[in-house]
Amino acid sequence: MTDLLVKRRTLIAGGAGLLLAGCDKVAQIPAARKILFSGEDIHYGLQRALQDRGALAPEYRPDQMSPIFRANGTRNPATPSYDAMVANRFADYRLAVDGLVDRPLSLGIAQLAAMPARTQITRHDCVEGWSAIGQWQGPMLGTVLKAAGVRRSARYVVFTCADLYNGEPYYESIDTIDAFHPQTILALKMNGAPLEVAHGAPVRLRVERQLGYKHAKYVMGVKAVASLEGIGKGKGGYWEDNVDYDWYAGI
Ligand SMILES: Nc1nc2c(c(=O)[nH]1)N[C@H]1C(S)=C(S)[C@@H](COP(=O)(O)O)O[C@H]1N2
Ligand SMILES: [Mo]
Repeated sequence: MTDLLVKRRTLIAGGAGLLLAGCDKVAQIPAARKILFSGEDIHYGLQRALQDRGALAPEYRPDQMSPIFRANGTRNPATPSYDAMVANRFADYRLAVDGLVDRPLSLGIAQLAAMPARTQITRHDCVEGWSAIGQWQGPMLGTVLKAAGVRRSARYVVFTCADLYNGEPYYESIDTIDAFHPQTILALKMNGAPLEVAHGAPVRLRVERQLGYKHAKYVMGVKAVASLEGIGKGKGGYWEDNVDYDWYAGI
């Protein structure tokens, strides 16, 4: 955790593209940086104001891919309904896209696979202190949200998952800036093959500018909302609700 935090601070402090004219000048003065970025409790708003949210996460060459990509958290939801989906190879799987959208969608794997796909080789960083480089492929989340006619009133996108973790539904959320980031995809494939159950079959989120726990596996629902209030315990994700992890886990 410490290493990652230090790395995050360094990245933030060195981050390219400081957006706000007034703010960036202040942030370039070393003493001001020290004040702005010291302390463990960097405010999301501050991070958001000073980072270039559109910047891409590094992408890697095929020969840099990790020979082993471990699975973490839930490795198999193993509920009766998930087992049934596995049994017929996700032919009955439907992704629900709803909330603040003009056209709620219910998309099967074939429909998702027919959308233009993005392929990216990225590094996954887990807060527990491991990383792995893998290749991910699937439609951009932005494409799916546009197909559903997401409304301007939407501020967040919530992902519901097929698994329970410690008996509670795993879920995650991101804001609409990350939802429309080009590297934010609904991955159907990993390393060239359909996702394995351990890695979130049949659909998992990749949100490459954030830490591993944000990358929801076993995604069943994508809901556009104006507020995270009333969802789970209100903090935007399983770990945020239960272990106080940051909602914005920028790397
Ligand atoms: N639905 C669901 N998504 C999840 C988790 C989980 O337990 N359930 N674990 C998270 C964590 S902490 C990490 S590091 C990654 C692990 O992804 P992997 O199993 O493909 O390595 O998934 C994330 N997404
Ligand atoms: Mo993780």
